[in-house]
Amino acid sequence: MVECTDLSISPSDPPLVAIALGSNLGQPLLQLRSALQVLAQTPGISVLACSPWYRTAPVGPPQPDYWNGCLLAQVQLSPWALLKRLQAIEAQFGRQRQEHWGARTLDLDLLLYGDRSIRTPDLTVPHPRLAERPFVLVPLAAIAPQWRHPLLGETIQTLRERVGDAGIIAVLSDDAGETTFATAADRRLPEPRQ
Ligand code: A4P
Ligand code: MG
Repeated sequence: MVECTDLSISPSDPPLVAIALGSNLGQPLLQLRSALQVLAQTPGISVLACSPWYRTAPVGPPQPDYWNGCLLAQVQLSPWALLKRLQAIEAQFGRQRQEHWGARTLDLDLLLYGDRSIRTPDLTVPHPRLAERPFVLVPLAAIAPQWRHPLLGETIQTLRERVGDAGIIAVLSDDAGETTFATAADRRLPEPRQ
């Protein structure tokens, strides 16, 4: 896989998208890796890069820690067709919608779709909470630091620096193994991969 730190790939043709992955029920890492494989094998989706996996403290009601990550892909699907596909994959992994922001086997959110800004009843892009969440911005900045938020005009790296590392507990990169941050002072994350 390639990494898209400079976004030299044209954002428009075919569109470049960023997708957030999250899980905190069942076997989160297994489900995230399997979901990545399913996405990579989906016609119309070409996965270009995936971030490391981050263990994160839950935002919302009390529930187990999450594992979160982000991927970049080029797609030949409309934003709504892509959302439908993401929801079908969530269902395939046993996702049940019970509690708002509650625990889930798999959550796939469409964060960015090229430079599009979309506001319809079933789809908002950029994802409305993208700019405030370390559990999204930390993984996204690892693979797309220079992508500019289409509404805010700021790069993902700038937004990521603004929110800091709150709630990021550990990072697992497939070759490096899990790194647990033992103290607040140790909670510095590795530099984004160049
Ligand atoms: N929807 C609208 N725009 C989008 C979009 N860009 N991507 C609609 C995906 N879905 C979008 O989503 C509810 C509805 O949002 C869908 O029907 C879709 O049409 P959902 O997946 O059914 O429910 P949800 O995920 O619980 O809702 P929501 O409000 O999207 O939750 P979030 O914002 O995804 O937050 N803590 C940690 N540490 N890590 C996490 O990953 N995730 C959440 C969920 C809470 N706390 C977390 C985490
Ligand atoms: Mg969701």
